[in-house]
Amino acid sequence: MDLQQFEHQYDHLARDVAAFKRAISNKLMYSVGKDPVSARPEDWLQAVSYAVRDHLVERWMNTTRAQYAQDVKRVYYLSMEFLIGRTFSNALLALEVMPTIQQALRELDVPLDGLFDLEPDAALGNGGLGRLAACFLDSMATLGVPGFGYGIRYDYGMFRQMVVDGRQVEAPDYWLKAGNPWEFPRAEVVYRVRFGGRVEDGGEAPGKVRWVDTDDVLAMAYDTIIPGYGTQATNTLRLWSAKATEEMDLRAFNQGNYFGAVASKNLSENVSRVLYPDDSTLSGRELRLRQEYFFVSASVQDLVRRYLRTHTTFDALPDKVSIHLNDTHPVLAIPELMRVLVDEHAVPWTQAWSLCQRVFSYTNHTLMHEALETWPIDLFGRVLPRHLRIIFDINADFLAALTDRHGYQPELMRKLSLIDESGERRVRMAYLAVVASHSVNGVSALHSELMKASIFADFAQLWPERFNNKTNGVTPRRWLAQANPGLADLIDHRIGRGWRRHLDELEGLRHALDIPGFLGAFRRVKRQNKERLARLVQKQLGVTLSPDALFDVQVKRIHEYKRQLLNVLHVVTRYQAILANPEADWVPRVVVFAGKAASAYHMAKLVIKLVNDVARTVNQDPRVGDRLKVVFIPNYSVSLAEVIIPAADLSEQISTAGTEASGTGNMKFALNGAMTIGTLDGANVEMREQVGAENFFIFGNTTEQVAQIRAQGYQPRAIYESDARLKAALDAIREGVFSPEEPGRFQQIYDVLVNWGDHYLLLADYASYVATQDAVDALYRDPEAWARKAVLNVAGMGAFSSDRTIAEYADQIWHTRPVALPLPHTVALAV
Ligand code: B1N
Repeated sequence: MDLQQFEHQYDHLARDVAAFKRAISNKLMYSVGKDPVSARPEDWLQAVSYAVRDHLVERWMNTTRAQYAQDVKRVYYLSMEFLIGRTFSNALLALEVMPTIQQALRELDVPLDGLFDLEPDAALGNGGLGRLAACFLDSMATLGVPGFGYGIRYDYGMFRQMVVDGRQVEAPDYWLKAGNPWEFPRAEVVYRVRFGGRVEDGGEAPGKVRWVDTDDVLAMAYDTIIPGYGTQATNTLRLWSAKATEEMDLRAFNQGNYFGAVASKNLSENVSRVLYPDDSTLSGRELRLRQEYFFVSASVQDLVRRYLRTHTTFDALPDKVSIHLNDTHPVLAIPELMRVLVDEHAVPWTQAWSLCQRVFSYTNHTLMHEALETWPIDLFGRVLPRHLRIIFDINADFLAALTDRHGYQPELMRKLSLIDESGERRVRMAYLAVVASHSVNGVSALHSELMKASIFADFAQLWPERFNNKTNGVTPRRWLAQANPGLADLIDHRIGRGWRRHLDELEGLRHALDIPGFLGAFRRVKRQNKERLARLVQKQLGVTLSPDALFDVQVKRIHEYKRQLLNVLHVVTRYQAILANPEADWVPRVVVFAGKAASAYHMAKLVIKLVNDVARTVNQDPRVGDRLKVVFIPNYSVSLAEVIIPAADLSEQISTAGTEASGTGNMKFALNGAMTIGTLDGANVEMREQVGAENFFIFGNTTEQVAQIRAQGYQPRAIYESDARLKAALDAIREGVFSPEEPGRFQQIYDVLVNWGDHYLLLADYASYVATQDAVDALYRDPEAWARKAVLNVAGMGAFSSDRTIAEYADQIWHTRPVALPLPHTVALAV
């Protein structure tokens, strides 16, 4: 850069800093209502958030105008969960004003340290499924795909996990208590959502049914701007909050029952109160069904109203609207759109159905039986009598068409029916999604194949063209640029900044391997990230971690199929080996766990207790020293992940083959330069292809072998009895070595593995896992060789950007074109 250019940029920066200082001070006084002399850090954060938000608003309005002017096709992404995390840093990154804002705050004497950490996470999701939705919003905006996220504005997000005496204790997450500077309440965007009542056949108007005597709730919109990166384009996340209807208040009021009125108001507003904390399991509670209908009804009404602003018939609906169903949770959007078209707009049934099939598409995220949604007919009929009728009618049409095509086959009809009649009659939500959608996709190559071979086998025979794969991805903006500024900088210096939008460019890092000093710089960045995590652990847990140790990390929901227990078995084996031979040449290890257990999931909670008991025992044992440390970091969240993942050397992705649909944490780790130890499950399979098998630690039985082992009659006890190391580890757990105050505490864990069938085949994979962990140590002893492979992991992760995933959805499923917009000003405008 020549001097003149430099001075020009410098002028610009100085001007922007001055403009932001003015804007922040104004917001503090006039929007937050605080005097700078008494403002707390929270007040400053709010003020600066408003100042930054103003710049997003300009882009938002430009985008919305351009979308209308270009009459674009819009994608509506319906999801029960959006696991957004924090917004502030993300907005600064999108606007590329991080240095400007930091300078402005410094000049205003606002202490920067920890300021950004004051923002609560928007934790409106459980895990992978919700975080995927958030990454997709980011990518849709970045690619200019005109997308709307629709979901629920839960008052209480994912619970806060505390660990008391080594056990999980849940606390409510009232994330809105200090207000949310990022949302725009839309008191005028309100829809009536009806529940209950009964269905009347319209006598005088044949074919017309009326849904009457309903209990109604209002859904009010709250909008959040989703900025794209390196573009003016933004999108909208519209979340619905329940408000009691006015009539209801009045009715009770007029009866002189003031407190009764207020109480029933609270009751009807419960529908958006709290996120169900289940991941890959489902609670079949009535409130959950109500939540699902609440948000899809409001969303369908909203998108139909938007469509009708520029159209007089529904003929063009499939050209202008795609509705994507993020798993089955929003499947009620199908009968709801049918209801709106047929009952409210008098569209003939057959035409309405054909519109639906062209509008809807569906992603399946799990094959686990306990997560597949089905609703008992009587519950369903009580809450949504009109929709139950519509589903019966869809089913009748479908089964009739089946008979037309294949003749009368009662067995096939029974298998494919939208109603499961094998016991208590239930609605099969996944089947409804398949029947109504033109596209059904899985989330990794392996999962998509298994999906066609298992839960949807009969449908895949019937309609093979409907099924496809869209391998998951993650946004490199949050998961590399924001979470790992050290590595981002290093990459920028080697290959430029383009990877933020074109992650394939990471391939260029292969050439950097031979540049003197590069590997050293890479290792320094990793070390700094490990020091950052060690500081957090020191502060939160009082445990001292050495950044020289290999950081071995498993962070994700606690679930039996994810096999945190297998990890624990290795830890115990290693502990016992260290005690047996302390003078051996041990590679020091830190094993990090974090993750929440569903509040009613007994086994998962017991695993948390075991991890904590093992951690206490190992960490306090003077014979072990730095050779092994174990920590369970409480309250895993998006913002915690942003600190933990960049610090990992080794990423644990060890689910039983065939059980993890994709995983996305696996991608985040590799992108941040961790090596993976994993099974051939989910997206691990494709990651290994991309980074090369020689740079990936694969172990354990494959999906086919798992099926074989089960078919042959799996005998975990035989493995237990024949493997001395395994037996010693399990015996120690069972005998109370880690719980001397209550020796029988973990008997059940032993029983599940040894006596009750070891459903997830931990024992079958144990020997291979432990041997592979030894290979990990061997490589780590050669820091240069390790770093090379770690860099090759980063270089190979280009395919796992959610931009690639979204481009495929847009091309092959939604058929949307990006909105055309002028390029953004790279630096902020004067306010
Ligand atoms: O969806 C992620 C995948 O990467 C994970 O492998 C998969 O486990 C996850 C019911 C779920 N599948 N199903 C759920 C979440 C909440 C709930 O109430 C099921 N989550 C996944 C993204 O594709």
